[in-house]
Amino acid sequence: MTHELSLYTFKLCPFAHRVRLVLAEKGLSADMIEIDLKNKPDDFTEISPYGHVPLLLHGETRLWESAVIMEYLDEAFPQPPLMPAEPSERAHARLWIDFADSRLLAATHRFIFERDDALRRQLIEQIQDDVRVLDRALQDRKAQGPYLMGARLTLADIALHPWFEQVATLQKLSPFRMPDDCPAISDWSGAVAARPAVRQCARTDEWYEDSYRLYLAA
Ligand SMILES: N[C@@H](CCC(=O)N[C@@H](CS)C(=O)NCC(=O)O)C(=O)O
Repeated sequence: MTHELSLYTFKLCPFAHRVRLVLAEKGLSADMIEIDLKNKPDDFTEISPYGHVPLLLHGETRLWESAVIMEYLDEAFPQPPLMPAEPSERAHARLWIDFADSRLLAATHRFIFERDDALRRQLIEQIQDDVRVLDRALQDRKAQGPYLMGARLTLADIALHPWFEQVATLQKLSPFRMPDDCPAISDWSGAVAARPAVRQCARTDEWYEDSYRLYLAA
């Protein structure tokens, strides 16, 4: 069956996971096209300008960059809204999406592929500091609700959640450890993980561990 939406994805990609979460929260279905990133098919490289997943096709519209895709889906399919209504809150949600991209996920990506021990230790500290930044914000906003922007789930939570879904595996397969002085993270992460749409897209720690071992060995 052909759907209106097609998503090029890779099962371990946290950026593609975000888009799957947005689709699930909005009750949208899409054709999922799994891409082998170590052996990309020509029909994918022809339409993906950077050779990256996620890539979304919606009719004549072709989009890449997960933050852009998430906002597009939120605007094209407005119910339920996944951005705050008020401009300064919207701007803050975007700051958290940028924090996820330019700090947490970027440092983790560098850490996974870095071989120099001193640099790896530095990156671990950087990632731990980023987790503390998020924890402080969650503590400050706790009275307003369980999510990062308050009572309602937003794209800010969705942008960050895939990292937290994979963190047990990161700890199992590397020397990275979550800082133990972050009391608000587990409540927030638990609230996001408990949502039906998030559970629908979730993978177990065992699944991530097996998949990463296979991927890194290939
Ligand atoms: N900034 C991009 C990052 C996407 C990205 O890095 N995707 C990775 C997989 S997680 C990828 O496709 N890498 C291409 C490759 O490994 O050749 C986004 O937010 O969509």
